[in-house]
Amino acid sequence: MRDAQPRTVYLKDYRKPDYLVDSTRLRFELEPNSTVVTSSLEIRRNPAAGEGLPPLRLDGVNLELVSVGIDGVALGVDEYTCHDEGLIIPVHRGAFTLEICNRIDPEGNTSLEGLYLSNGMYCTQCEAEGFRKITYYPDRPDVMSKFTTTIVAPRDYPVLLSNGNEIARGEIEGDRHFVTWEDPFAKPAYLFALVAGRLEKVEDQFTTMSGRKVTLQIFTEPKNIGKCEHAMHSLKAAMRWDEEVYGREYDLDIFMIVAVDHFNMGAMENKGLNIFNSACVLASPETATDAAFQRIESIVAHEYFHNWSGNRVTCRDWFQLSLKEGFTVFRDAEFSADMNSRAVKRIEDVSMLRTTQFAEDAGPMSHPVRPDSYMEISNFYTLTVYEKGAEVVRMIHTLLGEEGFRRGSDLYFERHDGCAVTCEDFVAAMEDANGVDLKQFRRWYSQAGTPLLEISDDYDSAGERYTLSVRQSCPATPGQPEKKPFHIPLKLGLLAGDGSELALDTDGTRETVLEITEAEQAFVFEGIPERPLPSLLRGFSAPVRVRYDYTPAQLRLLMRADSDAFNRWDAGQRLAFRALAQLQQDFRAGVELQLQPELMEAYRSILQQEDLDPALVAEMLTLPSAQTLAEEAEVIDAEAIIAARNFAEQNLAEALFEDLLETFRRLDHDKPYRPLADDIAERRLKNTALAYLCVTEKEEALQLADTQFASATNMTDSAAALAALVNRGDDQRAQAALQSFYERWKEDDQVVELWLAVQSSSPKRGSLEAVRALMAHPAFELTNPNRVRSVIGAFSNRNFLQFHQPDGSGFRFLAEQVIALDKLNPQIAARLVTPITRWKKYCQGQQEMMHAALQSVMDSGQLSADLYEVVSKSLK
Ligand code: 0A1
Ligand code: ZN
Repeated sequence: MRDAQPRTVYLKDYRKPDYLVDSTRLRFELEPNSTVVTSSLEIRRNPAAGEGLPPLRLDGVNLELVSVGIDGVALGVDEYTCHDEGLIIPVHRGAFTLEICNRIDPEGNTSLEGLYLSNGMYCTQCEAEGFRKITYYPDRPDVMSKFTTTIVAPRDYPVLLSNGNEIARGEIEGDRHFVTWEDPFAKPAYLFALVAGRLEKVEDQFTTMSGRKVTLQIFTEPKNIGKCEHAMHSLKAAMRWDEEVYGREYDLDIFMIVAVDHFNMGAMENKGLNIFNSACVLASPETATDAAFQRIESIVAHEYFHNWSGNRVTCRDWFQLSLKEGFTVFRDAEFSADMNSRAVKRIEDVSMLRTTQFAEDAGPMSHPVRPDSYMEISNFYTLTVYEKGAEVVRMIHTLLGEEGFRRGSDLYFERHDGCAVTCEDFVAAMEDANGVDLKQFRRWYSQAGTPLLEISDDYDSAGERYTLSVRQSCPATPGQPEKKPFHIPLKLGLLAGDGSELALDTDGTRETVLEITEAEQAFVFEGIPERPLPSLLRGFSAPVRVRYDYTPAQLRLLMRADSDAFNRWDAGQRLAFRALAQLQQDFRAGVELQLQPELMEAYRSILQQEDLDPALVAEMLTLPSAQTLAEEAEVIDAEAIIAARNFAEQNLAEALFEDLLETFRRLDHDKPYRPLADDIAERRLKNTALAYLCVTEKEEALQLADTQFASATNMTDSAAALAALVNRGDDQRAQAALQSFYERWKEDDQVVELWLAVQSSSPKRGSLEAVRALMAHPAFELTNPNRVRSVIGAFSNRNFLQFHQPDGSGFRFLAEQVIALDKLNPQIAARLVTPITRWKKYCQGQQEMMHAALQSVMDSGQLSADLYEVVSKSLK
């Protein structure tokens, strides 16, 4: 917690580090409330940083300093300055060994940053600035050092892990033992990790492309040891894929993953010792849904891929975070696309981006992919840095092509291996390897906001000439009133009236990428025999909004015939948006609601296309969520959104009841569970149909859910049936299902979290009162981020109806929880507050209540730097 307003850090103030640390020796004597950390650092003046010997400044937070010494001589207390955020030591020699001893309190550390305890297991989280909560250190990513770590602990902590290779172990007087680890690769402190506990492991082996054998280990608490198989399988697939697609080989002899229950994020790529949120690594068919299986596959891969994009080549400073995150998300998305259905993966990612990242970019925390400033870096692990950052890398891939991109990445890894670099270095490698100029493209890193493409066209039938006119603009964002034009790859095709693809040139090309670089630009296609229907932004080739005046009939043609699966889905979304916008208007005008027949017919025909990937059918059948509608709206009218969406869903469900029933029956067969794309796709469609059927609350439908709930042999089907029964039908049935589910699974953390989330996100059962009751349930724990996300997060992000109750009670509740959480875990508090920071977009009544709730957070007393940054920027 801070005394004054937190200071702002600016990219323009970056300076090279004054001192380098060639080696870092650490010794931990683990005790819950008083762990002693001793460090020995070989320090030398950085020749690249200038003349003279400025004082050495080390970061340190919440540490109890015991002693400081230089080259074996203890310093007196008047020979250095110790303050709240670190240590300042005068320097007299260009190279020296610094010895520091300090104490920390892992048990009292609820921030889950630094060294802390999770269910009795010691673990660390150092990214971004957590190492300073362990010991005094130049805690910045451009200081890279070779680490040797000795962990001393009582013998009832049999497993003692750190980065690199184990080089020694032994017994110490009494009941203690030690293990020493040495990491041969220099790394920044944020990649340091330590784990100690009573853990079990599963082990496997991977032979790298050059024939080296790597030991793979996954550690968990004993009760979860049966849930590691899928993660291990995913890890090996990721290792192989990185060799095949990027030529990247693993570099240590051992790779370890540890599952911990208390974790702020998904997982962390510490060198050779990845630490995972249990929810992102543990799975079995009986306890995890398909969505969880796929999430695990992608996160395991993501963390593994960081070994090259992040660890071997790291970030110079935290403004460059997207250098590793944008690139690594792009890599994991491509991996998942290769392992599963490419089109469905793209649809999922884009629909998430459009709903959440677009909203972030239009809100008070909007920032460029490479931010210019921050108060608290933890607040910048955002959708913009990760997801939009990945889209920026994807655009480079689109512009350079597969091979060009690979040339660029090869050069990037070769040039910068072992270094801490910038986004600029990444783009420069892509340019240099391909002899292209990406000068204007770089604006994607520096300008915030979602660009808008307004597209119109003209057809000259006599000259068989088709002209596409594109105008780009980008709304102002905080601190950036004016934007310069972006370099935007616009992938497109042209459809004939019968749905076939027209040739775009004399070579017969049927798809092309237009490079939009001007504010206004026209593109002419010659030899086009009929007025074409443009299929624009195929595969979502750029993170932009596209406006083009399609008629409903044109959208239906695209839905049916476009060769680009993403655009088929997108055409359906556009059709649905329109129908839902009309319903919202009618609701406000007090006009009787009526669903556009085009939408009904379009949905019916999707169900009848049996040749389509069932997962794609499921995606196409799903109406845009209330959150997505809110993002799309000029002004959010929560009541109208809810009324419109419920009405549309209800009408579709009733009109398509027989088709849905048929689909459900066709797919309702008992197969042994496999988390493979085809099976996942079938389950997805079957359960989408079930959810729709239950919308009607017909006895016949609810009985299907009941039967599935009772007989399911995997969690995907069981959870889908539970959700259907909780969201629809009578209370008795819902309560019975909830109770039996809890009784069966109460010992399983991941399933209990699912049980909590099903209730908190249910429009029907997740009232504020019900959510408060869940918080009083023994399964809830304010110090466990997964539990907080399952209850408070699910309620405020996924329960649009209940969170937006007209009396503002949802907003006040969120404010109250955020204030309480800030005292325990500032990072989680600062994330959780997001929904009420978007107050400006709401219609007046809601706006005032949200603003008041946000103000109450500000007025509640001393806020953490994390929460202060978000709240103060949002109140402006
Ligand atoms: N680098 C990790 C994300 C991460 C960031 C911060 C954390 O703690 C505050 C934890 C993990 C990744 O991208 O997976
Ligand atoms: Zn990452």
